[in-house]
Amino acid sequence: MAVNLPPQYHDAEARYKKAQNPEDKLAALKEMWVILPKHKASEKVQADLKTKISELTDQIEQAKQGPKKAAPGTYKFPRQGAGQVVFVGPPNCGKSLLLSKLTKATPAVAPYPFTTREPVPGMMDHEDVRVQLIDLPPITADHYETFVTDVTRAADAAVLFLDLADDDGPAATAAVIERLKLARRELVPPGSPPADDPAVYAIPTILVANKGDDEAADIRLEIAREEFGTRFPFHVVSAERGDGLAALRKAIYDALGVMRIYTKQPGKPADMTSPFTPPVGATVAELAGKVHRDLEDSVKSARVWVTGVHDGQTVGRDHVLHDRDVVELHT
Ligand SMILES: Nc1nc2c(ncn2[C@@H]2O[C@H](COP(=O)(O)OP(=O)(O)O)[C@@H](O)[C@H]2O)c(=O)[nH]1
Ligand SMILES: [Mg+2]
Repeated sequence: MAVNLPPQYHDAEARYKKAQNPEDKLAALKEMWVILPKHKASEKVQADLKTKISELTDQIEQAKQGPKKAAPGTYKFPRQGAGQVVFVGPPNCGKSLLLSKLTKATPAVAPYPFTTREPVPGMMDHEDVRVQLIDLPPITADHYETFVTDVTRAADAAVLFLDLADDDGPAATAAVIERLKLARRELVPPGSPPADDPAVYAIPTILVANKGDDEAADIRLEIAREEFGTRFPFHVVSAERGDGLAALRKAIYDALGVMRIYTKQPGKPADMTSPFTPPVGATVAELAGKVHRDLEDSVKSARVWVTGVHDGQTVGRDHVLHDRDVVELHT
């Protein structure tokens, strides 16, 4: 979609391109952000600008903190499936064991902290879609791998862990939230608006209280619910016994805020095996952009089949789609 940008925006952009150091570049980007009209048509420009501002802010911050352990871009996970979900939590709360139960990945599981030092990805099946899960190293007030800041920038959602076998579980989880906030990553319930500050990422988050099988889990659960129950969707599981994992798969998928859309060619049956997964509220044109880059501008209309509602009704490019619609795109 074409966006009309005011002349001051282009002036700021010229300053950005000429800037010789990260601080000047960032200042110019922030000016562009303020000037940029924030509406639906400029969503892509907004997202690009936000990423640039965030990357540069994080780079400048990290440079101040001295040499890095991992070079930028060491851990980049191209998004696969319906979305990318990161596991964040204190040491020893069962992140790696849970990943191995939900996917075919085999991260090391051990009864001592700091076993996972590198991110480990795995694909989780949920009905006819797959979600990419990434196990991250533990986070405490004193221990934070800087690459977590980079990996979480690309994440669509997070699972925040709480350890029901540990009396300090709630405090350890609160420390994770605070440490991520220092890195400009704000854990928020799914469906929250994006952060106002372009350097900050608000990550849709669900909370997993793990080790529900522990003999003293019930009493700790009460305290945990009190502290976090109203802040995040709250799921009690036992990675070890498998309790609560079916509901958790669905909750993780739901946190992505996407819908399943099946496409079809004229005169042929729909492909019901591999849906596209645009964000909830996406239009025909936005779906077309997911099917093929060039289609977003060229699609003129679509026929939509909605089970039990209508059968092949013709709609325009701005028509809002719904979960499980079948769509035939016309240019
Ligand atoms: N009782 C119990 N122990 C668990 C559960 N999940 C993980 N553990 C144990 O907790 C320890 C740490 O697990 P791990 O997955 O390595 O934690 P991580 O450091 O968060 O990745 C291991 O000894 C696991 O066997 C659970 O649901 N119940
Ligand atoms: Mg681990």
